[in-house]
Amino acid sequence: MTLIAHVDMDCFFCSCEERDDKTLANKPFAIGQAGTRGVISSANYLARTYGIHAAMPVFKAKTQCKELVIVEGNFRKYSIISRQIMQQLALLSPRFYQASIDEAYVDISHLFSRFNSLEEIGNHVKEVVRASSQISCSVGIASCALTAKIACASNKPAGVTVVTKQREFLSPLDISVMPGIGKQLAKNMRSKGIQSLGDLGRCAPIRIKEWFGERALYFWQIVRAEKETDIPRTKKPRSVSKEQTFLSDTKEVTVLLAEIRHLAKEVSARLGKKFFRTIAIKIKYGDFTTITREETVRYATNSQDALVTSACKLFYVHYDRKRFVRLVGVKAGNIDYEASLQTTLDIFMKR
Ligand code: TTP
Ligand code: MG
Ligand code: MG
Repeated sequence: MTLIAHVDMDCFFCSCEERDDKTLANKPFAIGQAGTRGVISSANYLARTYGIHAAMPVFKAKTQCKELVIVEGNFRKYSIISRQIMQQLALLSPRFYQASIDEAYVDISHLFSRFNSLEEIGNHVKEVVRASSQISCSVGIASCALTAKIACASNKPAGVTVVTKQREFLSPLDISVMPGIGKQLAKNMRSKGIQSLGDLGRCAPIRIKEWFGERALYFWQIVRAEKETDIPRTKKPRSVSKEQTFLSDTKEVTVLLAEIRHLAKEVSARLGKKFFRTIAIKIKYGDFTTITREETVRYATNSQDALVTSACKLFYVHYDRKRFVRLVGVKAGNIDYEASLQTTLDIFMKR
């Protein structure tokens, strides 16, 4: 049997700030823009007792909790911490999927024999996160990825929730905890007397189809434990691109070409070992009209030189010198994973 852990950081942005500023501990605080026009992106658990939550306007939050401290977000910091955490979690299993900046799914089946219980595995995962970043997280464990996610969310902060009986676990929960049952669908369900996931599971499938459409049968099957979802597969990007807007519009060809060259090098760095077949450039003129031009090479390559040269050439040929440019961009497209793998194997075999 497959065992999946869903891991989600507790009030992630707030935890990052509190880690580096202990004076925030025991205060209700939230991340948001300093002015009154912004919205909250994360509220710590103390602030939540005042009803403060993500997406709430800062001014409203302030009226609801006078002593609420607003901390300006530092997104660079959060993404660095996220990367540290995800790198460590990814080491637990090759079957790993990062679902957002602060959450991931990990296949933990192979840990079963090394621990005495699933709770212990959950605590181990929490420890891995804490050791990597001193951030607290919650963990849900189930054989169904979706159920693991619901389990994780059901017991926060710092919870470990193990589900062995999917239907028994889900039945008492409100329908709104199911990812995919949005406000409108929940409203429709409630109008038919369905409040809990258990109510949903007890419905006749023909009614579900008739009332909420074919797609709602998916939730019905999950609730009845007739379906289990797997860890999502990592989407492989088809292209890598980078663009830059100039501080002021320019028609200096040397400046423009230097920027194209710079962008091409950055794209190449981000591609790493991936091979590509198409090189494209984008030019947005001062009046916002935009052109893109591309070239496809016969053999997949991952040469930085080829990317830089092609991008510069495309720009040189297609740029209308009479016009000011607002933005330029470079893209490597048609990423060829088979070619990338083949070449890696070739290098390996030659050793
Ligand atoms: P979440 O995991 O949804 O929330 P959270 O980590 O703050 O709190 P919880 O303990 O309930 O998991 O989102 C992760 C981060 O993403 C959150 O810290 C800030 C950011 N975020 C936004 O910027 N805007 C939003 O509306 C939400 C929901 C999150
Ligand atoms: Mg979170
Ligand atoms: Mg999250």
